[in-house]
This record gives sequence, C-alpha cells and structure tokens, in this order.
Amino acid sequence: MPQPDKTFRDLSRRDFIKLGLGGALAVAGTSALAACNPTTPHAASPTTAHYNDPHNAIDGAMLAMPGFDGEIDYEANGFNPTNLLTDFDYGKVSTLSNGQTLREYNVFAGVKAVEIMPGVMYEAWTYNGRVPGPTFRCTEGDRIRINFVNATPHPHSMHFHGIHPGNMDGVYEPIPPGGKFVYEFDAEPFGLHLYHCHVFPLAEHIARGLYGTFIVDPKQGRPQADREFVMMMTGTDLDFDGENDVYAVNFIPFHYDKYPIKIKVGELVRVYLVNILEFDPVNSFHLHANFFHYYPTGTSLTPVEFTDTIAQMQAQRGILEFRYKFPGKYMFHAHKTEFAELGWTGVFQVEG
Ligand SMILES: [Cu+2]
Repeated sequence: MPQPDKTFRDLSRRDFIKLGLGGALAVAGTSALAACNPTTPHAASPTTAHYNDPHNAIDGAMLAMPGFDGEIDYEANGFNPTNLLTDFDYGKVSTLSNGQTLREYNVFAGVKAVEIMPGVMYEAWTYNGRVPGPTFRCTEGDRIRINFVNATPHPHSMHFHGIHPGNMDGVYEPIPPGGKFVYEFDAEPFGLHLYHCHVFPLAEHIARGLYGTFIVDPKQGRPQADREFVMMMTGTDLDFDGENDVYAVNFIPFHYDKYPIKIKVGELVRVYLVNILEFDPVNSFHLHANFFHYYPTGTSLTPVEFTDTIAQMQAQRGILEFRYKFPGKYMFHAHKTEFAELGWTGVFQVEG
C-alpha cells in the first residue's frame, strides 16, 4: 500500500503553521521564522508547500488567503473538490413489489495516497476512492441498500445517521479486511445527514477520510434552488499526533480559494454543510457580505435563523440558503482564524 511522504511524519503542527503562516508570524517579529518572510516566499522548506506570494496572481486575481504554491495533480488523486460539490449519487433505482423505491449503491473502503497539498502525499482511507465519500441522495421513505466491501487491511464499517434498525447501525459488526456487508434500511427522517466508519480508534478512522454526506429529500421536495453544493468541513492530521495540521471544506485546503465557486447574482444557492472535523471541538462557517437562512439538520422547511455565521460541533449539519445581490468575489471560511489560515477558506465568485 502507498505510504505517506516520509517528510510528513517529521513535521509538527507548528511546522505547518510556519509553512502556511510564515508571513504573518514573521511580521509579528518571530525572528526564527525569518526564512518564511513573505519577501522571500521561496525559502527552503521540507515540502513545496510554503507561503504564497500575494502578488503571485491566480487568474489575475489575488487569493483571499496566502495558501500554498503549486498545483495538485487531481487526475492522479482521482477526484476534484470542484466536482464533489455537485456530485449527487441517486444510486441504481428500481421499484420493489410493494411499490417502494429501491436505491442500490456499491461502496468499497480503500487505502489511497492522496496529494492533499502541492507535493504532499497523505495516506487516506476512502469510500469509493474519494474524500469525502459519495453523497448519497434519496427521498424520504425510499429503501436504501448499500453493498459494502472492505478492500483495506483494516476493519471498517458504515454508520449512517438517521433512523434504522440496530443491526444496520454499523457499530457492532466491524467488517474485516476483504469482508462484505449489506446495509439496508428505509430513509428517514428527511434532512441532511452523514455517514462514517464506526470502528475503533474512531477518531483516526474518521479523520483518515471515511465519511460522506447523506441527503434525504422531503417527499414534497424543497423549493427549487438554482445551485446546490455539498460541503463537508474537514480536518487532517498529517503527522498522526492527534491534532489537525490542515483544515478544509471537502478535504483539500484552499481549493475553493484557488478555484472560486462561480454563481450568478440573484440565484438561490443552497449549501448542504456538514461538520466532520475530528480533534477540534467546534467548527464554523461565515459568509462574507451576505446573510443566509439556516435549517439545522434540514429536518424542517422553515429556517430558524437569518445570519452570516453559524457554529457546528462534530456531526452537526445544516442547510444554508442565500442569494447574492451584487457581483464580486466573496469569501466563506471558518471564523476560527487558525482554521481559515490553515486551509478552511473559499470564495464565491458572483457574476452579473
Ligand atoms: Cu474505519
């Protein structure tokens, strides 16, 4: 199996902050970090990830955050966070004899070396070769059937949030390497849910990448949105010391900063936001120059809040709906600045 880049294991969280925040820290007068001063953005570092010269424009525009230099080989990774935003998996659909809709999915757990930052490999544990795993989408009352195969050297499972029988809960039946299991249950309640591995040590199994979004649409549907995006707030512990070194929406730090999400003025945008962060107690989402309606867990069609910032603890999730009034580039990011500076930041590019 591919192993993570050796240089990674030797880097501490502090090193990552130095790499990512060299400029800010140098400005603060930390002489030991002078090598990372933004005036010398290409100072030697153990990886190619370092302070990104703010004058080094992407598409002629400045990035919202310093980010990292270089490109990720998304073809080699096999998935691109831009595509994951809108990749809804409705399964193989058929009708059962009782008239119920059956949605069938094939899922395998795998081990995969993923380039998580330019030049930096991480040994991820994946569902269907990607992080986050597939976004399963169905309608309330549908029968869900997941044919799960564990193609890794470790035991894994799939634990779905929602209402279902105990023997479909993915907790007491870890699937051994090479093993198979069929999860089958009716989708309820409607709302925004998630799934993840539930095998000990749980934090590591989740943080390695075994998670995904599970959307159960209400029978009557939701009002038609112009754009729908899935965002999982993630963190990754690159050196396996029990602390996150980088943060992101959909696993790859700074991706939506470097590749802004394009929307149009006046469009109804719906974001399915899930917090799957391990090792830190709370995550947050802040939208710039706008407000959104917030539907916690998506289990009601009536929003409970009109705000520009929300917090979520682990496994909390909610639906955000908003429209932009003016064209421009608008950040969205964790309002814990450390998370934003270590990768959890993105941009909506609103066109007229
Ligand atoms: Cu696992």
